[in-house]
Amino acid sequence: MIERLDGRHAIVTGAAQGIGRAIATRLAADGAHVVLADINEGLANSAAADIGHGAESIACDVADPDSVASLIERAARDGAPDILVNNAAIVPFIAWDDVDIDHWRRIIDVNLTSVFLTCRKATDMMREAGRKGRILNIASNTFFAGTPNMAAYVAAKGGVIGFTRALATEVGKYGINVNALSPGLTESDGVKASPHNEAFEFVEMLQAIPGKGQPEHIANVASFLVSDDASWITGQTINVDAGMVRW
Ligand code: NAD
Ligand code: 4PL
Repeated sequence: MIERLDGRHAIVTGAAQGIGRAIATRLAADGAHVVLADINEGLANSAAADIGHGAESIACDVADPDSVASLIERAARDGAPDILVNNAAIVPFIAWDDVDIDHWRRIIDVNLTSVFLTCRKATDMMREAGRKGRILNIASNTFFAGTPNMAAYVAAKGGVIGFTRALATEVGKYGINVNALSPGLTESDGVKASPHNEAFEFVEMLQAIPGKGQPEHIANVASFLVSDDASWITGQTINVDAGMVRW
């Protein structure tokens, strides 16, 4: 059977656990060769082994330009990337009173500057190789909602959405599309281990469809947005949050 991503080379950042792992799992099942990039090397290794389908892991700190350059080069050894999913991020829960310049800089580095770094390198390679590249940036519906206890995070995700629009404009002429997916509260490994885990009841009251967001809800839409079926969509942000925000 021919799968929709057969033969594609995909990189998913932050894929050792949570939403990134679910996306890597889905893209591999769709036929892609997937590189799982994560700062947590041990967990990324075991995730790649569990996923199978030739998935491999590469240790990478997405906030570090040298680490990102070597990730994209190593991932491209057996073919320029066709698909890049920027998913890695820190998901903090921090009172506004505790937000200082060190926290702000770290969140902007890991959650926003990282997206510039991977895209800078990957779009150059896709263009050189003449690939119809697909870039998917994982944002968050906190940008639309202004969710509390995450001020720097919300700002970084707004930056991701803005950059998605701008980069789509820059690289559309090379056949590369760039979109963002904004999940609502999702029961990932990171969320389960944080105070965000207490917010499900409140968030469900705001959703049009009741239920607890799961990483697979996000991966289903990610699979579509990186596929040929989405070739006429670019510069867009798709909320995947059971209708919590409706614009
Ligand atoms: P998670 O904490 O479960 O997983 C994040 C992964 O990113 C981890 O494997 C971690 O090791 C990796 N990572 C962190 N810093 C890194 C770095 N510097 N370099 C490389 N890898 C790094 O998170 P999650 O909940 O699965 O979130 C995944 C994405 O979805 C993030 O972009 C997050 O902002 C977004 N998101 C999550 C939710 C949610 O409720 N879970 C909602 C909206 C958006
Ligand atoms: C609605 O991106 O989208 C909590 C934690 N609540 O990280 C998020 C909502 C969180 C979110 C998010």
